[in-house]
Amino acid sequence: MRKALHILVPLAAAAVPLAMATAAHAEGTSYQATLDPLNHSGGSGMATVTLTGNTADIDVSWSGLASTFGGNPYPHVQHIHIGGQGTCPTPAADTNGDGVISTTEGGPAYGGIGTTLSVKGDTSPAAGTNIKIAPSGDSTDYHRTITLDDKTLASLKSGTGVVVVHGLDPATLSKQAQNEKSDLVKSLPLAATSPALCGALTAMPAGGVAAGAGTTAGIEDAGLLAAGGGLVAGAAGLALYAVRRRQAAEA
Ligand SMILES: [Cu+2]
Repeated sequence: MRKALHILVPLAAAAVPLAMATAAHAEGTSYQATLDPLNHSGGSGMATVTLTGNTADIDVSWSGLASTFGGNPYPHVQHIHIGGQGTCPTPAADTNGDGVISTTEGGPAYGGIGTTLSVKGDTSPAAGTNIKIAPSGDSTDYHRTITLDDKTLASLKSGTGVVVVHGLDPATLSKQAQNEKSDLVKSLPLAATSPALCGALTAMPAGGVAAGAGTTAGIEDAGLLAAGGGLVAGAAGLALYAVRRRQAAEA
């Protein structure tokens, strides 16, 4: 019995720095999204958000989207959407049956605009439809460091941050949809603001938590901090279990 206590105490002490290291590492947490086409846009891409405190290094690359609009490079507004279900809409989201999932129809899945991924200036939701500061053309390789607000941070950490890139080639829409106005900006056609790419941001496993290999499936739902804590507790629990088994075998 005395022998068992000697082994338990150092194990408990070892768990403390492990937990602290995990919390510190979470400050550099990366979230990643594969951007898949919506509304048959034909495009694809990737997005990475690396958080240090409330500072986010954001990389977004995509290609295959509409290239021109009225003879100019096609502006594709892009955002981190927050506060929804943390998912991308399915075709069932097209509630008015015009063949296009509008930005509003996709709302229940990906939520509202939390941060505008503009190329310069305002990154708040207010800049959400400002096509003058949106990336443009059929592809982009976007990098910007942005200070995220509390709402976007909270959504990322709870697994409900979703990157959405907007702007469809009107020619790919049904006749009915080609004649509709945007649900967001009445002066624009529906195609201009409808979602073209979407990807849910999921936390990447932290580099130092190799013990958790194979058990990362729950991270996107639990949030990295909680999952990291769980992994540490799990590892300590396994070690204790092993010690007990060994002692039982020796006895
Ligand atoms: Cu958006």
